[in-house]
Amino acid sequence: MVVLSQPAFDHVSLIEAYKPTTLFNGIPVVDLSDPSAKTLIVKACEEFGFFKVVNHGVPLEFLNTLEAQALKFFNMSQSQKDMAGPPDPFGYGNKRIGPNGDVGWIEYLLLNTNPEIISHKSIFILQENRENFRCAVNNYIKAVKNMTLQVLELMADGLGIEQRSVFSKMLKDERSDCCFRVNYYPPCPELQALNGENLIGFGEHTDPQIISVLRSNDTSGLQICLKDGTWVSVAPDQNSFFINVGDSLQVLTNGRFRSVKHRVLAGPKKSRLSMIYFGGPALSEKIAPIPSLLAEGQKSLYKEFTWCEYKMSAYKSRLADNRLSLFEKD
Ligand code: GA4
Repeated sequence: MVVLSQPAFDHVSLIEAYKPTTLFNGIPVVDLSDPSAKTLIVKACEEFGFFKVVNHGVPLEFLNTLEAQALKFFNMSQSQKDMAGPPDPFGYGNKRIGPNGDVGWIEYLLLNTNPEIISHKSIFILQENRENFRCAVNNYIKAVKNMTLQVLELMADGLGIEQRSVFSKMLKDERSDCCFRVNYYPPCPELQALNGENLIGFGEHTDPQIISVLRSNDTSGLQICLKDGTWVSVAPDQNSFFINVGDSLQVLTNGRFRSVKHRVLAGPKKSRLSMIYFGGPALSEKIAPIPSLLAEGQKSLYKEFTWCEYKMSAYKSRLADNRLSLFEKD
């Protein structure tokens, strides 16, 4: 732990030191138009719980427009942005993540997506910008959700599940519990004096939902944890999406797919902006292994729970906790 006295760091606890990590070039890349996509997706979910999607069909214009609109928001004055917070969990957040004391070098907007983005706590606060921002978010989410449904159907197909819609129907459900996050990691120039030390933007965690779909600008910072516990850096690619397996998908596949641990480091020079769509099921949905994925006599590794129970338990946890361990059978 490095302790800094610069006034820029008003939460000393968010400074942590890590050895610099090299860029990892083994991230699986899945071309959605490739007939072998379903096989590659299954392999990637088993090995990494993480992959990159290219040829995704989402118009790049949606990505760039939303990025520009989000930057307009984060460039507003602090007092204006604060009018859209504090998060409950939705709304504008600054440094504090979740309700249990986690902090990071980050500002964010967390939005509920069902059925469409609803103006929440004056998030779309800039009057003249309000409609543009809302429209950019809605266009983006609609297109990304469609792509996500396609990926989930390829997953089910690749796993040999007869009902291709077994996962996608959970997100298609009008009561599905999906949310959307825009994370802004401001540059931290003081870092330059720190000779290779790093600053945590978003601490290590797994996502509780079924699937998360991330798009970032051209700034690095994202790291994932490999099976052997090594942390590796993911090269940014602003025209592609990165898919994370969430805890719920790990359970639905009885541990065959890995919910990937990931984190974000802040940088000294460039700001990082990422947008993440989190696909969660309806609150009443039972999260249990798909029966056809269990070999004869094989039992679920997890106690039965609903998404509502898991979500409530997640909100009592700290970011880095192993949330699924509470639901593992002894
Ligand atoms: C991690 C994934 C999503 O960003 C999120 C986060 C949520 C929040 O920021 O409100 C949580 C975190 C996330 C898991 C544990 C709890 C809840 C913060 C936190 C400490 C929106 C989500 O669904 O779970």
